[in-house]
Amino acid sequence: MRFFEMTIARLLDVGAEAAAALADKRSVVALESTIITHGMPFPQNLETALMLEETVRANGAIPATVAVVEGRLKAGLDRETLERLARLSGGVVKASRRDLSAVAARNGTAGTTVAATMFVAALAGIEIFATGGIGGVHRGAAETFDISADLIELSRTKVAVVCAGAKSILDIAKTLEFLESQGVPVIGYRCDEFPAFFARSSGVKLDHRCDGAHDLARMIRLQQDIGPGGLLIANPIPESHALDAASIEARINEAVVEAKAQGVGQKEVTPFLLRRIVELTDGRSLEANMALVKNNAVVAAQVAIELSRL
Ligand code: PSU
Ligand code: MN
Repeated sequence: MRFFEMTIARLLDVGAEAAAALADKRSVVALESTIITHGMPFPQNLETALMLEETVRANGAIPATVAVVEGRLKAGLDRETLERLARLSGGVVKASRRDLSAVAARNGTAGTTVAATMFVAALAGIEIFATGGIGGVHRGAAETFDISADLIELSRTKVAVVCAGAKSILDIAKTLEFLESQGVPVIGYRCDEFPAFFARSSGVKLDHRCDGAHDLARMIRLQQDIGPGGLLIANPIPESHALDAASIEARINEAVVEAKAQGVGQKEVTPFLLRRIVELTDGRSLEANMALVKNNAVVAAQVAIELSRL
């Protein structure tokens, strides 16, 4: 470990189960917590958090949900803490990478975004992480410069992230351009186009595709060797749960217009849009969201098992 990692590792608590699994090279899958605190309403957020952990276990790996709890970086939460985060919901901080030191210094509690979760997972020695959607380049980024720190983190931290693409609250084409500029490999899992979260395709072609967990594990290992960053695995929503692309697009457009009219900025943008989309679809989008993130947890666990066999 480098000096900076040793220093920051003093802030880290790896849960007992995840620590034991890592010590004997068994498979661990990291899960994020901003989806709990800012991505879904209570009680579906708690239901989802528990279901994801269960899904990872059912597929033979150990889950480690990441968060900041009373100033400590945590990889692996007990049920009581998961429940506390779910109930606090928007009442806690949304921590991306840049927020970690400030939150920790004040003994604060926070949900971690994809960027912050990757950072903590890497520190804990976890190679793979399942989420729903990543942050990306927002529409109108040419004026607002709103580009999620998730994309930069992918370029510098060696963790593979399994997602269902990105919601069209973002500019998907620009998001992929940015990932290309940053040297981040994007692999379609059994698909040729980057998925659009609620819909299975976005019209944006990917250069690389993979059809099995073993193959993906090999790519991840090679990317770890080549570095410096991680790898994005794009796993489309199951057919059975995909929403009608045109009607969800119309709701997303409404939400984006409202956000702009109300002057929502910085890290509030994504949670605002996610909340409004659930409201505008009468919760249908929430069901789809739960199904796709479960599907990502299955793939992440399968790949984690293959990683431990390489
Ligand atoms: N997109 C979703 N659901 C989410 C998020 C994004 O469809 O829950 C969350 C993730 O935690 C992601 C974060 O890392 O929002 C991105 O926030 P920002 O755009 O402020 O970087
Ligand atoms: Mn942003």
